[in-house]
Amino acid sequence: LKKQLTALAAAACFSMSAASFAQETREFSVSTVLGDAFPWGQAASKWAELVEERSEGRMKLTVYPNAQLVSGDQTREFSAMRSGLIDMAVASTINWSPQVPELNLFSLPFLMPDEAAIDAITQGETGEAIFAAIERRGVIPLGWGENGFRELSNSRSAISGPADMQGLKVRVVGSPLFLDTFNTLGANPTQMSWADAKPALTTGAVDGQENPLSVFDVARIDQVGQEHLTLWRYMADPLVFGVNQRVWNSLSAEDQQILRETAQEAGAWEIEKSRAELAETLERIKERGVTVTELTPEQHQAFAEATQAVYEKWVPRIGEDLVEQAQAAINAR
Ligand code: X2X
Repeated sequence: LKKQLTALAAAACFSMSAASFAQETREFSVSTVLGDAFPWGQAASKWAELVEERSEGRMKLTVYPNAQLVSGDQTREFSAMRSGLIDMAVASTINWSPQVPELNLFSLPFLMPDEAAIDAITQGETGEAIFAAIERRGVIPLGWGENGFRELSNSRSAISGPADMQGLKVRVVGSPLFLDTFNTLGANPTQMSWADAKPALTTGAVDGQENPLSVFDVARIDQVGQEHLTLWRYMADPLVFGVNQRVWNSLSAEDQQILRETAQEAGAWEIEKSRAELAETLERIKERGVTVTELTPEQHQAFAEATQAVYEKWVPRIGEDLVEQAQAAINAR
């Protein structure tokens, strides 16, 4: 009997220590706009997977896609992160730009001609300055990912110059910069969340939208009458892996280090993957019968010249120095 009791006590002891070990697992919410079917959601899942593995279960990240933690209102994500409603996020610079004006840098039309130009900003001193700006506003940024170059689709006609955009009703999101860009081109932009975009395209409330090829493909934007796609590469939105400041301060130095290095790994993995998939994605879109318009250098230039007014208005808000630093980095790439 004594032996049995000892065994029971040992078992009880063991289960108690298992329970207290289990209690040490901290769970954190991670907000994204797009889920696992998209590179963006995959970046968040990858982060969660790496964090759980490397922290040996001390930290668990639960991903909430579709901006559901802010009821679909993606431009409120940053405020919700700052206030602690959201612990972490993998977020587009577009959606945080209403609260972090510096992030409008990436939305300046035709600033970044290619992927090397994005990297010249994010991987250098300009990227560090942008991270400092995010941190000053109460969120700790850890690493970069990529949503991608945003291409223009519409249901009306092929677009190869500003003249084709007169009166075109286009869905946009983010800061008012987007309204300026499309108004300057003679179009008629309307701000709405991603949740409202597909219904608005379906009913014809808007004629067009702009998003990376991966989003056009996976969300089957071709099925809602978007027959024309123009590859104009007018801007690209990086993704930022970020953490609420109080959550960050509550973590040990070791766990902070794990979060940072895994964010950078997941981001690099996702950037490489989404770039590698682009050509295949474009082929799939063409096979579905979408008319794809590629611009000549002259047509591209015509768009860039037509949007100069956006720079006059927005460079002072973003910061003259930051824009100059970005342009120098791009020129030196
Ligand atoms: O709403 C969009 O267009 C999306 C999904 O690309 C962003 O969240 C910026």
